[in-house]
Amino acid sequence: MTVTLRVPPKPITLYSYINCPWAARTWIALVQANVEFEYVEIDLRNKPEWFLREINPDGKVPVLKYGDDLIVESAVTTELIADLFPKELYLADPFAKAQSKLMSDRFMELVFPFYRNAVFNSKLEEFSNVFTAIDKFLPYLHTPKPFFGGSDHPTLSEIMIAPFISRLYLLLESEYVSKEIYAKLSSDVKYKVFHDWALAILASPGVANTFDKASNAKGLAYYIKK
Ligand SMILES: N[C@@H](CCC(=O)N[C@@H](CS)C(=O)NCC(=O)O)C(=O)O
Repeated sequence: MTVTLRVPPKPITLYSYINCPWAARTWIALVQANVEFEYVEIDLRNKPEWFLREINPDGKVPVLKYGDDLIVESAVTTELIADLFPKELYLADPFAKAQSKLMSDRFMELVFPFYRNAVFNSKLEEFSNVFTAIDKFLPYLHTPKPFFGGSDHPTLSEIMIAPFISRLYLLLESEYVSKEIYAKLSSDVKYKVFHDWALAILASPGVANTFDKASNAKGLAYYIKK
């Protein structure tokens, strides 16, 4: 089946790195919006000289090229894609949209630190307390059906946290944390709303077509053993 991609108002290029969750936000948004764009992989361990000279002297991804202009910071680049394709990436109801923003902010404040500390700050043993964070987060999730606000596809706020959900689940399924954590999340009725929603995000085209499990698993092992 041939899928016809939407043509953006100006050509889009995304400079990204396969394991970068920040860059993945914009990548997911572009795929979800079914937009034509060029993907350029930047090897962050061996940055091309042209990238530093012409694209980003700070050496970071993501960078979005829109027409002849460049812009950085994943929150900004992803929102730009949503502004270009609002029907695909925003909830129509302004209040639901505000609630979805609060939900993703709370995810980053409450749940994300457990992942970050486990992987980057050698605090794997504290990860079993992730349920205290999920408990506080649950009231902000309301009842996604299957996505926030009853949407049948993930919208901007969910896309902002989708790369961290995929990496959180990679950690949960890994040898580095107790299998009991995943078992509780997937079987305790209290966490059904969270787990079903997370699985829907993982199965969405934006995540399924951009998340490279094998490469990210290597990255996970690298940081955990460091
Ligand atoms: N706040 C930035 C963070 C971007 C970031 O930290 N990107 C990392 C890769 S995940 C990077 O490019 N690091 C440069 C390096 O490793 O030298 C954003 O949200 O875009």
